[in-house]
Amino acid sequence: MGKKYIRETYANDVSFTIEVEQHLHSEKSRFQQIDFYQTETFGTVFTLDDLIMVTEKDEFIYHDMICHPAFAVNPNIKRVLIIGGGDGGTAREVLRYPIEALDMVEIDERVVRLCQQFLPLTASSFDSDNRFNLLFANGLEFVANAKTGAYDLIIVDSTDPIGPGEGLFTAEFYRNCYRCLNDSGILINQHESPFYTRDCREMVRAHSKLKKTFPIARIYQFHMPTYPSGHWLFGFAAKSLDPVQDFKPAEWGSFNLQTKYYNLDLHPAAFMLPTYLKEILKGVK
Ligand code: AG3
Repeated sequence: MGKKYIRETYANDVSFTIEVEQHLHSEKSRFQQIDFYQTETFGTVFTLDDLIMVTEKDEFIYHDMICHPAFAVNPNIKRVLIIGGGDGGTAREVLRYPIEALDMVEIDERVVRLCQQFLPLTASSFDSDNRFNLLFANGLEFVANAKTGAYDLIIVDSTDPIGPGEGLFTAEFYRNCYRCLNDSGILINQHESPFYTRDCREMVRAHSKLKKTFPIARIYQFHMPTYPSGHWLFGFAAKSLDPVQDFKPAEWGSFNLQTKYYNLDLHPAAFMLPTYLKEILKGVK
């Protein structure tokens, strides 16, 4: 307790700092260091192992983008699996659709319990909804044992590939996700960033494995002020649906959802990547 700044290191000589008004909570769970802070500009900030996961000010960007593009490509998504996502923000967005079932597998129950206490903005999704089945388990093991073709959509809302999130960036995990998806299945994953060396290395590794596993493996971008460089990516991998060619704007429009970041103009644009990133991806085998 008593920390004055949240400081996330992006490179040996680069870091991002937010002044802390109040250090609300600090605890080491079986899996990781968990902290909540009150800040002036970003509101409540939630970190795992000193990396920023969620802030009240910009979480809408991440949670819009991890969820809505998939539903605009397959508006008939009914069975969804979220791996990770313990803050509840991804589940909150998914539950806005007329889906039948949402399974969420989070490794660290403490993250969920503490977000319920300190971050109701995202954790309100844990309030009762009979479609929602929340499990505390290892995501890697869960998909290894899940039924073939069980899901229309799998969303991997993970940390960076260090610590408990590491297994969620392995070829074995992606292969099991492929197997658990049906023929129109989509996998969305937290895909790091191309800008700083460390994030870029992980981004390339993830993309390479996804490309080997799925016939369609695309990347899309969004602007995330509190993540390294502010330029962040999700992966869109699928068995048959292309995120741009199979985009269904009219059908998504008829859901009549109010969103704060995602919109139908932005959808195809998010898949159009800057030159330096295209160059990096070209070299990925
Ligand atoms: N998931 C973590 C995204 C990666 C953040 N990385 C970092 N700050 N270095 C966020 C979970 C939101 N539901």
